[in-house]
Amino acid sequence: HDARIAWWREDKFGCFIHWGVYSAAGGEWNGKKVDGYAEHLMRKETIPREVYREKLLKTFNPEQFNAEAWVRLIKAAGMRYLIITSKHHDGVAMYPSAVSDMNISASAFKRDPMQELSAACKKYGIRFGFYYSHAFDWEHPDAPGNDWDYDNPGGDKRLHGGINWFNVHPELLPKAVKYVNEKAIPQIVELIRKYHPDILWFDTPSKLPLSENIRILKAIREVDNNVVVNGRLARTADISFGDYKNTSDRPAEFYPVTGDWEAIPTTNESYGYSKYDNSHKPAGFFIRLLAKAASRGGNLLMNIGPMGNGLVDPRDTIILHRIGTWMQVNG
Ligand code: JFZ
Repeated sequence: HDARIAWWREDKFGCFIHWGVYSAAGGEWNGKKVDGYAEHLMRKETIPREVYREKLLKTFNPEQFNAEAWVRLIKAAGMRYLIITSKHHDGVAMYPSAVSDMNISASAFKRDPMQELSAACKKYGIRFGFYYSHAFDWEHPDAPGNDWDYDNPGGDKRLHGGINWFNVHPELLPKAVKYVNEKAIPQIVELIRKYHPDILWFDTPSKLPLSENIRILKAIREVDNNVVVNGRLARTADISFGDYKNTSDRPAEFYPVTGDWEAIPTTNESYGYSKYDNSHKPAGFFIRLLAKAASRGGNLLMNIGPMGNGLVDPRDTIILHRIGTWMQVNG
């Protein structure tokens, strides 16, 4: 464990990137503003899987995407590792996947941005890894979450959609196990084999029973014993089974935690790009947060939400530039 996580302890400052086909909608659907997390568009608007595929996946075309430009920008801000959404809760893989056809090959963009980013990170000496939504998957007919297309557990609306649905409705558990076997584990293994990430970042573990989360961790360790895994893959109130803990997302200000930990503030109030959200905090906020985290033995994984055209949001670019200016003098 100590050897595996040594680089992460040293690096201190990373860039979290939420980027998916939802980024093209940018927090707007049918001409209406959608509040909150823009990456939750599918759930908030209960968009049927096929509509999401036609309107967002098929038309996705971030022609101005330039992996090296992204990596130069974050490196100049003093960030030393990058974690990007390989698959968020919408279930769409942002890389060509042999496991599920809900992947970027079905879009108008005939490139592999994850491959390009991984190569750019290697070139500039930045550690690279993936966010992967292992529990929620709104496009898969058996996964926790989507209760508008399917009778799935773990969503927000149905009676059985609450926390610990698997205890209240154990008869639904085999569905979730089927999803983990046919999509989550195969895609995580695919990501490890294809891209050799330094780190894997998981989320919302309470949507699956602990036994499933631990089964996923075992599958990861069988393929790669060196990849760093965050604590949101599998945890109880007291124990984190990954390599380190994450504080809660909101407020961005964190509470003190013991051991290895990471805070994950986003520049505004959404992780994915939201054109109407202008709540961006000043660069000084993140500089102070970084100093405070470092002084308490934690890392800062600061999130940005690039746009659907492939460019970094100019409001995020300004913050990154200003952090970089401070870093040049004090970093
Ligand atoms: C989750 C996601 O639903 C969200 O879209 C984003 O990816 C974020 C990083 O993670 O949202 C959460 C998860 C946990 C908390 C809050 C939001 N929490 O523990 O307070």
